[in-house]
Amino acid sequence: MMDDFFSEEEIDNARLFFASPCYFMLSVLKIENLPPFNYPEICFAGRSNVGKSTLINALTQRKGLAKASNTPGRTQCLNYFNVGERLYLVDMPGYGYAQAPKKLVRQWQGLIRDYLLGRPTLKRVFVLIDSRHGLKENDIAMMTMLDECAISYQIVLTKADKISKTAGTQLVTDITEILKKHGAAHPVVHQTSSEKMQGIPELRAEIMRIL
Ligand SMILES: Nc1nc2c(ncn2[C@@H]2O[C@H](COP(=O)(O)OP(=O)(O)OP(=O)(O)O)[C@@H](O)[C@H]2O)c(=O)[nH]1
Ligand SMILES: [Mg+2]
Repeated sequence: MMDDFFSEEEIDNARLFFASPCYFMLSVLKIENLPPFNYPEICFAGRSNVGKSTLINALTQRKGLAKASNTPGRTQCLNYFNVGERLYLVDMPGYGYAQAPKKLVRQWQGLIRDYLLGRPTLKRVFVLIDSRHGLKENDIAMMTMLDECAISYQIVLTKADKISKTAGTQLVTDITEILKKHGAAHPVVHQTSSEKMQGIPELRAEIMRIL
């Protein structure tokens, strides 16, 4: 079976699971406030404004669950969402936000590193990449840190509605090539549009496989 093929049954099961009750659980600013390791968790990382919070809303079909906004740097803590008392989705603060005060950036970096190193229940990090911009230096830095921490991660392209199908296919090919040099990267790249709900059923099914 191809790695990026999802059966109708898988897609349907995933849809049903994500229709179970979801709620915002807590915001974590200090590592000691992380919840107990009671469920597997999936984390969403990426540059500020890439669409992390919007993707969480699309996956769970709850519009206002994660706060999305046009103001970059909106998500400043690790925000925990509980899905069906079985899974945590973790919304991370975005990186690469130029206007962020240096002190705050250091605080986030420390929090993120402590988080990544201290969560045995963290099953995968989805590294979100804006389809219009491709991989940037700070995305590569994030991926390298994940390689070093030996944390499984996977690239998810966002805002696919903003580029042509041809450009999207080319981007997937280019990124797939780059991933060969990254030891902890899952080889399959997902293309999504939270706006058009494109690729969302498949990403849900991918999450179900990880659990
Ligand atoms: N066209 C389009 N716009 C999107 C999509 N996903 C997110 N956006 C828009 O991108 C902007 C940023 O989205 P957020 O979800 O707040 O981004 P974020 O990554 O959580 O940002 P920070 O919390 O600042 O790190 C919002 O205006 C969203 O409406 C998409 O699939 N298509
Ligand atoms: Mg956000």
